[in-house]
Amino acid sequence: MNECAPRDFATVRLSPADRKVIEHLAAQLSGTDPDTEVGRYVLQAQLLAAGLPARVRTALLRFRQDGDARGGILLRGLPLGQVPPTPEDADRGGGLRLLAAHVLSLVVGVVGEQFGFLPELSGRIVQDILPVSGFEDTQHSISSRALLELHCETAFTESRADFVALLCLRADPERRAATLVSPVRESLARLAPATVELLREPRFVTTVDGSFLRGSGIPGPVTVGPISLLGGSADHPRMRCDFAETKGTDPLAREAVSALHEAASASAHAVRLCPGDLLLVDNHSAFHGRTSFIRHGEGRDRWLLRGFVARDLARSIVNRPGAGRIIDIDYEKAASGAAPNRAAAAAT
Ligand SMILES: O=C(O)CCC(=O)C(=O)O
Ligand SMILES: [Fe+2]
Repeated sequence: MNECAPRDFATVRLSPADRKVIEHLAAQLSGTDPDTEVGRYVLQAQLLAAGLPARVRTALLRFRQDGDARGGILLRGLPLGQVPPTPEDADRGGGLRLLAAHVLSLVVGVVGEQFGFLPELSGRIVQDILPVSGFEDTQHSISSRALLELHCETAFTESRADFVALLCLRADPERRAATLVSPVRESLARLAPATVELLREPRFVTTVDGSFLRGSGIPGPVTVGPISLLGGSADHPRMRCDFAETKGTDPLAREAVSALHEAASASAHAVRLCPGDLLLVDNHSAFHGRTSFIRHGEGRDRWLLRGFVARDLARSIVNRPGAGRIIDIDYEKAASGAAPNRAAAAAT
């Protein structure tokens, strides 16, 4: 009995035979560079994904098609290959070329298209999520001491991921860190109908996460909006909100965000990821976050690999220079309403 995940979370447990098959497929990706040959790499991963065990493909395709009441699905017992000591820095792509990164790319190749964001973690399609010195108390994914507030990933942009994949390479030594997954439907059921209706109105703004402005030269916060937080249907809500970044523009809207925050916190499920666990979260129908934990340094810290996945990459074409897989938004223009990418801006 594994105490790392709650029993009621949708879980696919891999057998030793499954692991062997997946390891063999992942090894075939090592000949293509995920940075300099990113298009080829993703295509290769998607082709190889056809060879994943049918049980795994079925669970992933069902999740893509129908979603899940918990807003996420957990694959448990994936092969990782050699895992070196946890790097001190998340910006150097320490995990990008590991066998584990190929495993992540294979799995997400079943549900969509991998992509990255500049300058967040250098725009790689597989990012290192690990605690970094100096960021302990921030709301960045590389924090540790602070609770990482519930959020939809990159709520500030229409080009956000449909799914976020988190593959655990190493748990924190104390096993304190838990990833939080909070299904939007559960939150909405806790709110007054008038509050739910208000969330559908464009009475909110959201700021661009600080980690996306690093090195951009933009001094202050960049605010996007007005936006509505809720779309979709009652059964299939689509949420766009980050409790560290999103605010109401009037008193009633601010109250609605507070009520939603309280409801989302009460609806959160804690998943303690173990090495070899991959959590795939639906970024529209669930919030996610993380509890606090301790950073030690010395190579034994918690280490996750993260991937952003779009169902349809064409949706973000305006933000992808050269039609590549890396989004590069001009955040100052985005804030003023227009959102051309840097390449388009330079051409005019
Ligand atoms: O560390 C975690 O469990 C989740 C962090 C997170 O929200 C992210 O990397 O997007
Ligand atoms: Fe996140």
